[in-house]
Order: sequence, then C-alpha cells, then structure tokens
Amino acid sequence: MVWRNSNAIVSIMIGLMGLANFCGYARGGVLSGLPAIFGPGVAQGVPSGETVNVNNDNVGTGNPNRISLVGIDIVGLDPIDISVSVANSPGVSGTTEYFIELGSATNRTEAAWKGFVIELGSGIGSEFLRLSDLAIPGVSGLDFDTPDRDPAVSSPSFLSITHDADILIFSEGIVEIGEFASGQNFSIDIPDITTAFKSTYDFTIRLQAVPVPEVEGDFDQDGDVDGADFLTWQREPNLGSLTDWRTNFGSGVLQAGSSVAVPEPTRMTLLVVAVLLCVVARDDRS
Ligand SMILES: [Ca+2]
Ligand SMILES: [Ca+2]
Ligand SMILES: [Ca+2]
Ligand SMILES: [Ca+2]
Repeated sequence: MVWRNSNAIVSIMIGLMGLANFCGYARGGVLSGLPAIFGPGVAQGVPSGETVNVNNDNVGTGNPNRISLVGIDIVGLDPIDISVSVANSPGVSGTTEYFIELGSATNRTEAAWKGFVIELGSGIGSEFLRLSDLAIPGVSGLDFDTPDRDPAVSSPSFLSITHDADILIFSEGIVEIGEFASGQNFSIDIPDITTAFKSTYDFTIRLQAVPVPEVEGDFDQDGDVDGADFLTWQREPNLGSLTDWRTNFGSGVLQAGSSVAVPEPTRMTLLVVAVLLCVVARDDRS
C-alpha cells in the first residue's frame, strides 16, 4: 500500500510538472513584478521590466528582455538597492538574460562622481549580501552575463569598466553635481533555483556612486590615506593609482585642531609601513 501511494504521489507530481511546462511556468528567470528601488535614489520615471524571450541565455545582441532604470536621481552616496522579483521553476535549469538600462542617472549628491560600483546579491540595506557569500541558497549562475558578456558593457561617462560575475566597476570619469551619468547599460543572467522548491525569489542590484575623493589615494573614502587604503586598493586595483596613495600617505590621518594626542610611532607601526613599502616596491617591479 505504501509503495502504491508513493507511486501515485510521484505520478501526480510528474503530471503537475508537465502541466506547469505546458502552461509555460517551467521556464526560468521570468520577472514577476516591477523592480523596486530602495535607498537614496528617487525614481523620476517608473522602473519597468518585461520578459519577452525566456531561456534566451547567450543569444547575443538585440535582447528583447529589458529592465529599465532610466531617469533616476541619486541624492546620496549611500548604496541604492534595486530589488527584482523572479518567477522560478524548481528543478529546471533555465536562464533568462536581460538587458539593463541605467541611463540618465542625475547627480544630486554633494560631490562630483568618478564612477559607479554595481553589485549583485540579496537583501536590501544592512541585510545586503554579495552573491559570492552564497546570498541566495540554490541559485547558481545569477551573474552579470558571465562568461559570454555579450553585448560588451560600455558607458559614455566612464572610460574604464571592470566586469566580474557579481560586480561591475565603472571608473575614470567625472560627473559633476547637477550633471548626469548616461548609458551604464549591462546584461544580467537570471537562472532557476535548482535545489529549493520555491515559486519565486528576490535578488538585489546594488548601485553606489563613487565620489571624487578630497585626497587622492583615499581608496576607502574615510578621509585619510593610510594602510587600510592600500589593502582596499590591493583587493580592487581599478579604484585608482597607487602613486596617489604613495604621494599622499599620511594625509588626513589626524584632523587639524584635533585634541587627540599624537602617539609616538611604535615598532609595530614602523614594521607595518615597512612591509607595505616592500609590497609596493615589488608591485612596481612587476
Ligand atoms: Ca548570458
Ligand atoms: Ca551566466
Ligand atoms: Ca549575453
Ligand atoms: Ca582612507
């Protein structure tokens, strides 16, 4: 009896999966709602998105699937989280590719921008997790159109673009206050969850404008130029030039008029600086 019941359940499940296929549900990465924007970005237009061609991964140019974020104002330098909800077909490994238009992003912040950092992950605000931290269990292959990267990412506002699976860095540009950054267009692959039985899942595109630093070499943007900036640069060399860091090392470490006592350099501090300079020298030679 147990066996017969189990078989019946399996038959029903297979039948339902077949029905889902017939109805078009068993195809992955379909937008199930409009993108929602959180954080210091105000939508002037309405974010929109549509899925025209499901499971179209790697079809090349002319992608009809679109997520449009054209015409947003950015009023702060904190991250902006764009939440996207996706219909999922568990156990089916389909991937739908989208073209994302991030055009006319106007600088309403208090600093000129030198670039953008765009990450993929889950959660918004303090809950955000990069995908590399296994942010969405069961989701494999949610990425910035990796490995095909077709069409290539380009931006009229920024000369340099670093393209990895879950991060895009636009740099080497200047967007003054009141001007807008145009055409940060890129593609994204949205897969099915292959292990979890969920009908939808959400993911996040995190967008952050990078201000022109008051001190060149301040790669972590905390107002000083110290060892932490070198470590930040090591993780992401496209953030700027190491020559700037070397030239301005020590700037802004203590603010003028600070009542904090100036500590004597300890042997440990000198050792850390010596190690950093050795690494710099080695990098220069290579
Ligand atoms: Ca792709
Ligand atoms: Ca991919
Ligand atoms: Ca592509
Ligand atoms: Ca710093």
